Amino acid sequence: MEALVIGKPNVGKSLFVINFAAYLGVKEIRLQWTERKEIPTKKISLSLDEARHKLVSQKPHKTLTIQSMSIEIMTGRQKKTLWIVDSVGLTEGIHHQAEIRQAMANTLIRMGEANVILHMIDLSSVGSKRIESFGPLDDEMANYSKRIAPYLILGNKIDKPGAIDNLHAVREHFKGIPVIGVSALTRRGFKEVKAFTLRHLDA
Ligand SMILES: Nc1nc2c(ncn2[C@@H]2O[C@H](COP(=O)(O)OP(=O)(O)OP(=O)(O)O)[C@@H](O)[C@H]2O)c(=O)[nH]1
Ligand SMILES: [Mg+2]
Repeated sequence: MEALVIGKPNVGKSLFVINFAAYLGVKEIRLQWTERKEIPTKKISLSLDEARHKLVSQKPHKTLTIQSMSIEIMTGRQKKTLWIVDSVGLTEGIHHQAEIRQAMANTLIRMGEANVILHMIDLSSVGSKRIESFGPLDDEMANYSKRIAPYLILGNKIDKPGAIDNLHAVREHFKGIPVIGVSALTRRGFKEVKAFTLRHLDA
């Protein structure tokens, strides 16, 4: 079972994945990098602090490969493995670095294989000209994702000034799609994301 987190660069995907794993009870991040599903290229274990330090950055395009974190979840008496998959920030236009173009292509392929898609938007950038501000590419992500998997939009950085107004604007824009206001930093909204994800664990 795989929950894939997608979105533009710098919206908070990596911080969300780490803190959501922690919220689900993980004490140590077991991380593997993959180009294609089920073919890990490298595996490591990191403490939560190490993961935040190594995987999160103020600069866009910090994450350059798909990185998956495994979480053991009890559903009834059964133990299941949930993979939370952090992906590469998608951008409009063709990126000048081949590595990033390849990583974006891998992310698009993974969208077709995910059991749940969590599409993250940075609420603090809505309406600005910043790279992570939501735009046509977010519409494309929504149009494709909603047809292929249980799909949720996460309006992230709800802790920042003005974000609540922008959450209303995002909800208005994506009518008919569930949008949850979250903070990868303060963990606001994680309860709803957990409920949505676990509901589809058997899918
Ligand atoms: N205030 C606030 N800052 C956040 C939140 N989520 C992420 N950030 C900050 O936003 C920046 C980007 O976070 P990342 O998790 O690296 O973003 P990303 O989407 O993985 O970025 P790429 O890997 O470059 O695509 C970092 O400086 C984070 O500390 C949030 O909910 N609230
Ligand atoms: Mg990242």
